[in-house]
Amino acid sequence: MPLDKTKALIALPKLPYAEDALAPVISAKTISFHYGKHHATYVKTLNELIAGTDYESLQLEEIVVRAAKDKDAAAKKIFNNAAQAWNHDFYWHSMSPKGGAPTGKIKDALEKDFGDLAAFKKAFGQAAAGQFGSGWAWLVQGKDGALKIETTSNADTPIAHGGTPLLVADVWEHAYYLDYQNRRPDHLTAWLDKLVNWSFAEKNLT
Ligand code: MN3
Repeated sequence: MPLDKTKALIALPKLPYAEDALAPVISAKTISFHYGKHHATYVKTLNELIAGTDYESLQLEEIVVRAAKDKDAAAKKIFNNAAQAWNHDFYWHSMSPKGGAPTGKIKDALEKDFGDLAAFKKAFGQAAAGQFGSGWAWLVQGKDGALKIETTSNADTPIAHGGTPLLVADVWEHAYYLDYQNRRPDHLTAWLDKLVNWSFAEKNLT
C-alpha cells in the first residue's frame, strides 16, 4: 500500500495554555511564531524525513534516542528535528501562567542541592545566559538523585544521553527576541520569577 503522505506520523501536540497566557514575559506574538511556525516546522520536517524509513513506527522519544546513536547524515537531520520537536513540547510544559515558587518535594530537592531558590535562579540564569549561540538550559536529575543544571547546544537534549530532565528554558533567539531583543539575561530573570511550572518539574522527579 502506498504511504499516505497526508497522515502525520508524529503529531504537533497542543499548547497547554492560550497563546497570550504567558504575557507580558512572553507575548502572544512570540508564542504564535515559536509554536505555530518553529515547533510546527520541526514536526512537519520530521514527518517528511521519517516517512518510509525504520523510524516511522517509533514514538518521538525513541526516534530521538535512536537517531542520536546513528552517525550518518540522514540520521543527524532526523535527530535535529525530532529532538527539537521533543524539546519544544517539554518547554511548553515547563512554563505556566501560574508560575512562581516551588513547593513540596521539588522545593526540598532544590534547597538540598542549591541552598535556596535564589541561589538556584542565579546559577540557572547564569548558565542559560552563558550558553553560546542557540541551545537549551535544563534542570536535570542525575543518576545519584541530585539536581543539576546543564546546557545543550542547538537541538541536543539530555534524553539522548540517558538523562532525566525536570525543566527546560529555550535560549534560541526565537524564544525571546521579539520581546527582549538581545537582552537574554532579562528574559531569563522574568522567566525564572514568573513562568516556571514547578509542579511539572516535581512530576518529573524520579
Ligand atoms: Mn525554540
